Amino acid sequence: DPANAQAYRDALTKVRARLGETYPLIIGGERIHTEETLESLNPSNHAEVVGRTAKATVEHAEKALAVAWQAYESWKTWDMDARARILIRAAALLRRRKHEFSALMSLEAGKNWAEADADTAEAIDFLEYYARQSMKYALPGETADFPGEENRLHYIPLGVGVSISPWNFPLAIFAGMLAAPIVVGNTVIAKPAEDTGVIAAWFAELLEEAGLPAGVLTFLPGLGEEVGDYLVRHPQTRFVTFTGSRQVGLLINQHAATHQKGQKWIKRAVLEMGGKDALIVDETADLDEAAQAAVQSAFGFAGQKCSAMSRLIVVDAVYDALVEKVVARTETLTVGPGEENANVTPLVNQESFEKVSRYLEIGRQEGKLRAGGSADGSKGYFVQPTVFVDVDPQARIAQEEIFGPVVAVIRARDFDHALQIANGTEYGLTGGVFSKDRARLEKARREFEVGNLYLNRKITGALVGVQPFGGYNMSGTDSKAGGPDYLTNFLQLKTVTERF
Ligand code: TXE
Repeated sequence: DPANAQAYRDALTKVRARLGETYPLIIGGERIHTEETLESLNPSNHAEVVGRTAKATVEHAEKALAVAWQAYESWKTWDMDARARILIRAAALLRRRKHEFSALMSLEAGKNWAEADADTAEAIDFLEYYARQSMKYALPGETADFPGEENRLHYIPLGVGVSISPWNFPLAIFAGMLAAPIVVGNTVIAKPAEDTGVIAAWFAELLEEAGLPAGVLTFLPGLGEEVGDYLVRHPQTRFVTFTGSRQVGLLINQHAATHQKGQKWIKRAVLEMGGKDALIVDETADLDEAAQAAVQSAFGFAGQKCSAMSRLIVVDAVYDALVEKVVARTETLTVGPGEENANVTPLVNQESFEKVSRYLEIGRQEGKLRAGGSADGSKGYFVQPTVFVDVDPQARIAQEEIFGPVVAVIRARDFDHALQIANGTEYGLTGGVFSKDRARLEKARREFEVGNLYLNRKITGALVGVQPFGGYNMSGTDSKAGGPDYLTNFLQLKTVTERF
């Protein structure tokens, strides 16, 4: 709406005045600058330096672990509601500065207004939801008592953990993955993604402002394969929470599982690793609604979401009709900078741009190009929203996560065949069905192997507290962020039986 748009423009101006600043590491409240830095470039023009963060070394990681364990000794003794109040305060502060954070995200990650706004809103939701959920674990739980004997359940934090986050939800995922362990009494070393360290730094500062004691959160930007991996392997690390690529997720799983000298626990690894999400459309569906949902789910934030639809599976009877509608809608989308509120915004960096460009070439060999297909990296990392049709379910563009605005349309004989194709990947994150056939919808409910299923609506990501988010199979450990049991990932349960 216009009032929001004006607020957003004002925020952009305000944020632009702060561009180019360098943000230090924060270890035990101490600000540490480093000689080398990591640079965030605006992906819409790859010229504008949004800001820089310090770049942590393994020595910093070592120091961070010692400080975080020290802070834990006190933090674990806090009342749950006192910890929760800090998250609630942080949510209030973030709500007040919502437009500013969203504007920064548009500049640093390239999101358009709606996408940035949704990301910031999700961060606020995570803070408030985890604060509320933590109350479930504030007091000992009760189980059955026997004559002369009492049983109690105590929920105990784990200790120090590491949070390794991606650039695609640079605020929501960063905030959610650290707030959850922290609120239940753990201390966390947060390593943000290399491309989006500035917004993470802003959020770390905001938590301090909300009253988070020094050392409870360590802000440790650095290289994943360097400090990230060092922390994952370290014997003093108690848990790892990660969202990112499948390749790195599997590596983390392996490295976290390797016992190190002096390590006295099995590290918990909470992993979210992407998807190859399918939308099925059958002959009973409302094709206009289905086409609209497909285009929104595929091209929002240029398809750079693990929840993005990337396989459109259509039954033969309506295949041509639906393809026409999808192509027509795709061709109306604008491509441009996030800050100018284009529909399809740039890819986050050179590496992603090159990766997606390679898939455009592969797609030309594997399918028939019906829309888009070109990429222009001269001014920003822009890729046209692209639709390939007549793609084989086993083709690379139908099996591999592209993480760009590219859809593979696959023809199915009938609904059962479509469902079989949909389940024919290693992933299992989100999925969708457009159909008016009750029996088929029920079958999808039972047999579609995904963590988040959407029937007759667009596929989206998480809605905190409503659609706990997390996938099956190679998509991750199904930890269900924003769900009622998520906090138990960061708690251990002790049962105490006392005889009187
Ligand atoms: O992810 P990485 P990238 C997918 C998507 C995308 C691809 C590459 O397909 O194109 O991954 O993106 C840290 N030990 N997703 O390169 O490398 C790294 O510093 C410990 C899907 O950005 O997985 C960053 O903080 N940590 C996804 C984080 O891992 C390591 C979101 C993610 O980076 C590490 C993002 C190591 N050895 C990408 N190597 C989703 N699930 O939504 C890297 N890191």
